[in-house]
Amino acid sequence: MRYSALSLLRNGLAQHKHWPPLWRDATPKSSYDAVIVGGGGHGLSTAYYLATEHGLTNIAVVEKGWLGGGNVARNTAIVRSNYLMPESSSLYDCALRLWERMTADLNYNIMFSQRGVINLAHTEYDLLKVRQRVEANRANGVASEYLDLPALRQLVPILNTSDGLQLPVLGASLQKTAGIARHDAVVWGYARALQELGVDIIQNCEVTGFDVAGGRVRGVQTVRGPILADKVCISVSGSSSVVAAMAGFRLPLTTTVLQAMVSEPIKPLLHTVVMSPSLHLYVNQSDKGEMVFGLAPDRFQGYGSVGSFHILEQSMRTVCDYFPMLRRLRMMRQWNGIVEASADGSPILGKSPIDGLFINAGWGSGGFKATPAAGFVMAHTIARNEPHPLNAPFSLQRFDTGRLVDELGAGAVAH
Ligand code: FAD
Ligand code: PYC
Repeated sequence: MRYSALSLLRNGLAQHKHWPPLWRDATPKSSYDAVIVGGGGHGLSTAYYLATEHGLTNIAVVEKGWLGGGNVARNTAIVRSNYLMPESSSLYDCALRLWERMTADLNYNIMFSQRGVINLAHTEYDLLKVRQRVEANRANGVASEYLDLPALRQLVPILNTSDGLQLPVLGASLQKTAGIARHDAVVWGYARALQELGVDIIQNCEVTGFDVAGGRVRGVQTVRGPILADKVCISVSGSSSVVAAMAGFRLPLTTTVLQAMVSEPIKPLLHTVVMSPSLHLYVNQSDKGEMVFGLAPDRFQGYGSVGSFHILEQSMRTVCDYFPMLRRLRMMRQWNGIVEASADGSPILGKSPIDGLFINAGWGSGGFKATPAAGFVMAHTIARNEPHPLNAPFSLQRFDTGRLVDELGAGAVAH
């Protein structure tokens, strides 16, 4: 059913009893042309572009748990493209353009709000790096600007910029076209589109191994039996090292826990997104009015389901110092996700050492913003067995050749 004002009216008159489910939970078939392992945002968008751009619909997305149970709905929903290197700028800016039309493309409101993203500078060195990034963004065609203190104060009046803070606030960069999107809506929108395209979405179907013969992938083993496929894509953010090990290769990733929390809803008082990698904090206000806080990663590797308490405590202290009017705010929920960072701070997007097996991994704390572009380029790579120009620089081989894409300064938090 196409969503429209008319369908809303019609269903409203029927007391909203006849909306069809967004997607049906499929039972695995014995074989597909392609299997996507992982039903997060990246897995779903890869399937979406395989179907819409390459006409491949005999495909399955197999998900260990439930759709939206992974990082896609655990993140703080920040979307921006103000990266340093031209390779990254092109990839993330392609994503930004796809975000801008996603609601129309999917006929599903993903609530993309281009409210701007600010990156704070706290030292002279930070200022230098912020200015360098602004210039690099402009050189790469990404509109970005430098904010001095008066301009920053006007844009974020609730930010404490007074003297006497542990790290003073000296200036910032602003990408006006950046913002946030409603992350669950992204999952539901893709799933609904995939349902219409005839793609199978299979939940509660953990992949436990790969069938490989003569250096080629032949299919996957799952808790619900084997599935044959000549093309398989691993898209399991946070579990990539574990799943790659099942296929017999290693990834240059370190894996750790990243936490976030939201407060009770309050009146609108923060109209943009504020990030500070030095303070290990990023803040925005959701459309419901909740303050959304992203915190620092744990300082050790692990796959834990609970983040370290001292990180929470430190972050809340930082909130009280830098946003003093939020001091009496009550927190409603806190959670974490497992993130995996590569040695150069850039993702791995392309072929694996096994023919027919593709890998999308290593997004650190920043893969949500790439969701549509990652799917777009991976679909191209899978369908044509060669990378799209946008993901060619992000191959796994770059760790052998040394052609790294150094984005270690571009993350929301230091990894
Ligand atoms: P996921 O949703 O995690 O999808 C992977 C799926 O694979 C999961 O559903 C998992 O269950 C499944 N899976 C794992 N193993 C198997 C298996 N063996 N078989 C089958 N399925 C399997 N990024 C941003 O750009 N902006 C942000 O503001 C931001 N904030 C973040 C805040 C936090 C607290 C966290 C944790 C992350 C944040 N990120 C952010 C990063 C972003 O969430 C991830 O990089 C991105 O969501 C990863 O892609 P995905 O959506 O496909 O991952
Ligand atoms: O990469 O923009 C980002 C981000 C913000 C919060 C977590 N990651």
